[in-house]
Amino acid sequence: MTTRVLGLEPELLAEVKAGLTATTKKLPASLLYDELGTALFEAISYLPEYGLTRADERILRANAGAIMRALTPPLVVAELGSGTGRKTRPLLEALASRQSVSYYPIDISPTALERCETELAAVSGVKTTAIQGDYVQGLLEAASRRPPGHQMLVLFLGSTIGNFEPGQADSFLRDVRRALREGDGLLLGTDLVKPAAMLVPAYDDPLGVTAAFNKNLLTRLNREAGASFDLARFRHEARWRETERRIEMHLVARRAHEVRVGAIDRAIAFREGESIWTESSYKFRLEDVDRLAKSAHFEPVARWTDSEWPFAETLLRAR
Ligand code: AVJ
Repeated sequence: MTTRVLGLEPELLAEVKAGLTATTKKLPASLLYDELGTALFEAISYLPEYGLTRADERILRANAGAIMRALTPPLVVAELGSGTGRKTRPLLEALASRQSVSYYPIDISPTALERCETELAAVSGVKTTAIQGDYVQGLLEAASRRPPGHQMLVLFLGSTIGNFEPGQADSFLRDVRRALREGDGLLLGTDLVKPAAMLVPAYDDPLGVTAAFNKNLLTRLNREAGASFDLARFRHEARWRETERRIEMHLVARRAHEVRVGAIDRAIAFREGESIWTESSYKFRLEDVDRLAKSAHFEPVARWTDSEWPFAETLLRAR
């Protein structure tokens, strides 16, 4: 276990500066996932109000065989954002019962990769090669190692795609497509639109875990950007934007005050009620997923959904 006490990477710091000095204050959602943030997200996945991760897991567990049968062996598997490996395990087990599998988890976080390797070490017939780095870069790396004649299956689970703005999601999928060959697969997990009465408590739970997850971002800026945020002066807020079909997480200033941020040499002024927008989590309709896929040159070939917590796993084929 390592805690990063050094400063933020220069590119991230530039984003922090731009975000905090803009008219509408914003911070990059990727900042949420330091070591504590990753642990808090894992805790969120056990909250009764947050059904997303469990729905994702249920679908994968129930349909692992069918998912794998929809693909042509031999194949290699790459995963964008390895997480802990908990969700992927049943899929790899189903595949490993037919052939030996090369699995390439790709993640920015070395801690996540270590956990994933540990989780999957016991699965026989799976050879895990962790790739640390950016998703697209990592995917290109995995693609370059693919043995001749092997099909590639890319996993992009957990509705991580929902954290991109629609335009970004589109260009990201195009980048993924460019790293693949015709006939390769992409299994895309997307959280579906559901009633506000289900969504809002999922992002503003009564235990306050999501609030802690959100506020931890300020702790991180205090530690890694020389900031002096007083967490008690902010409250967590989850807003459902019906027309945009997204949940927004905000940190709202309880009263007017200023915060010094050393690493960007700025004092940031907050008005009472002013917010920092920290994350968007887009929710999809099935037709949105199909449109997104097609515009990035993928063809939807199969789909599995969960009825308890509307969520879809769509298998896309590169065309
Ligand atoms: C990890 C992106 C799926 O958007 O639901 C959970 C992150 N944010 N609670 C999501 C998150 C607040 C989560 N994803």
